[in-house]
Amino acid sequence: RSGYECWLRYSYIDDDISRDAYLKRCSRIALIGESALIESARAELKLALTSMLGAKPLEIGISEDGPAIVAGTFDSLQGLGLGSFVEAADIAELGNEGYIVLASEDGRVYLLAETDKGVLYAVFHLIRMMQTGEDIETASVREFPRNSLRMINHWDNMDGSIERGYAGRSIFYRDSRFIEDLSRVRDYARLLASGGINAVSINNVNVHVQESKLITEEFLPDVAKVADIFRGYGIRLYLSVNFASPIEIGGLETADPLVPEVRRWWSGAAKEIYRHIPDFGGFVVKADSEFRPGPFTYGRNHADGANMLAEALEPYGGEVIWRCFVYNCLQDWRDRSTDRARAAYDHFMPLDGTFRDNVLLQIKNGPMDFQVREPVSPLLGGLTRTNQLLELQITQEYTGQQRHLCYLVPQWKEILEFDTYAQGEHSTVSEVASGRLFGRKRGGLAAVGNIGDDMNWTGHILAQANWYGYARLTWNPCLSSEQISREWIRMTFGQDMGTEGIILKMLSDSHRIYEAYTAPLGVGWMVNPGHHYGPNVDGYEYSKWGTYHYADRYGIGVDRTVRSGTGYAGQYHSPQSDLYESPERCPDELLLFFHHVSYTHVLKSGKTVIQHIYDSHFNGADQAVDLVAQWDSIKEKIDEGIYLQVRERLLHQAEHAGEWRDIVNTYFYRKSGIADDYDRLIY
Ligand code: BDP
Repeated sequence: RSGYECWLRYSYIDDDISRDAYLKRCSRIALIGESALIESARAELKLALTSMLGAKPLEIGISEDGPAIVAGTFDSLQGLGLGSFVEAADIAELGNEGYIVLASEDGRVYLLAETDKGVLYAVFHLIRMMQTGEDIETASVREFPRNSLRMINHWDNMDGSIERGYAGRSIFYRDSRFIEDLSRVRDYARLLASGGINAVSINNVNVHVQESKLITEEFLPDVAKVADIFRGYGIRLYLSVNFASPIEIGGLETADPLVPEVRRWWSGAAKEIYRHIPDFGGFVVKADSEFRPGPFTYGRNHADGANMLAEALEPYGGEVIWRCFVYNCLQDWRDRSTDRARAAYDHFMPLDGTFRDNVLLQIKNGPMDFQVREPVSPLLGGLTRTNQLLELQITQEYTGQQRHLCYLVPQWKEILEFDTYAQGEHSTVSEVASGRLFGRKRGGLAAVGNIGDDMNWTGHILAQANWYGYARLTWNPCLSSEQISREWIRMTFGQDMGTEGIILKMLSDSHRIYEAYTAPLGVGWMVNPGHHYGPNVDGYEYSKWGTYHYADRYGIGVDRTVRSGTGYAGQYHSPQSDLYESPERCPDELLLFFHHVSYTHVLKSGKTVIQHIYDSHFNGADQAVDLVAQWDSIKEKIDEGIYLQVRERLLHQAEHAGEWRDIVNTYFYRKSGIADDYDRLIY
């Protein structure tokens, strides 16, 4: 096997008892409705049942009695006496994406929803129950998503390359055009819908000239074809746009958001887009960031820029997703007073409440840039009168580039559960992002995707778990990391308990292991500049990007306190601000993010900083070696092709972790002159 099917593998259920139980209710199906969504639901249900149960289900009419899967909207099923077990109030709570899966006494399984999209989600739910060995005899499920926007961003360029892509080339473009055969895009849409993703942007946020033309007649017919496929799976398509488009492709002399001509240009562009794609989602915008154009050029602010685009899209129901990844990337590294971590908050807080209703601000989870460990961005929970989207990175730019195993769901859970105290206790990031905390209708999650045209989609097969896990968390951030992992393992590898236990352990430990042998205690950035892979202790230390650890012979870390540092710690609400301000109370794993301390500073763990660095690097690298042994222990249980693919990556990781260990440890030994308590260093 190559791993292409991912978690929609639908392997035959060997166990006679459970297969017979499923067959009893699932050998006949009736789906009501004719939309593309219902067609997708029908195709998926047939594919899954045929493959898992070994027999093609019989399609029956809705009026036929007897056991069957019966799927449709409440409206379409009216008259079947369903009112007796579904109350109107329950239906209202489900909204337009929720659903019910209900086993009835007459041997049926009902998949019911307010909309066809909900029916599709219900179908995927039922399939998942069977893939994970759940009993459907007593099924009584009600589900609705906790976030209205559940998005994946692609950083794909039309030449086929993917910025920060580690799994091959784009599945959308090749040689500056769209790929003609879109069957892979369809499979992609199936995988996304199965996890509840309902939005994708299909081009890089760094929009170059070719991609600027995606919103023109030259490419809109192609974009529309892709949008059609996604629509059949309940997914809206978005495009990243270039703020300077009026100049670059419109022939105007300015892109000033307050100039009427510019506004008219964008309105015209919107009109054209919606002529091709009536349910177009909207624009994703990276402006005034890392050399991208934006409103600053004209002395305007981000609200001026975002609101202009929002006004153009508003008549058609589109929205603007405006990114907050804005900072000065040309800093003077000798100047200790500037702090990149402050930037997003400093730029956007003064604008809170000035954005139109159809604007969402997309905020990276941390104040820097997707490091293995960062505090949560204080902008989340800082803004109270603006729609917000939490941005995560599934593609493993700084977390091993899909050559190292690094399961990110535990990290994302910590972020989602972080208490911002924006409105007292329990003001979690999850409540902020969904919009619930401040009573806002729009909100959700967006993440940079990790797929490409590699046969197995993600390069490292185990990185499929990050993609699946992200999707599941957008639907329900309360799911535990363990539950998500177990689901994914069963759906991908089958239901062998031993295999499940080992892979679960590998996944659960992997982020901690990766963190242990890379940059210590929250400093980050000890990577090679540019491509960001592999250790380089001073790679970003004397450059303009604002990414410093300030290691010298006495100590290390960035003083971000209010008392003596950059003041960043003061951007949080109390008590988080007090916690971060104090070197004694600050959590160990973030100590060097907030404080500059001596190598002999004693951590809460009782170890000195320097001994912690040595120990964690030795342990982390040992554990990376052990991952290979764990994988080998289930060799017999895993398809050979998959076993070998993963093994090759784990072997590389083990070796590379050793390189990280040696470079980081030697560096700190040379800086500090303090020996390892256990004499393990080779100098
Ligand atoms: C950084 C990436 C860069 C992206 C940027 C962004 O290194 O390639 O363009 O984020 O988010 O992590 O815009």
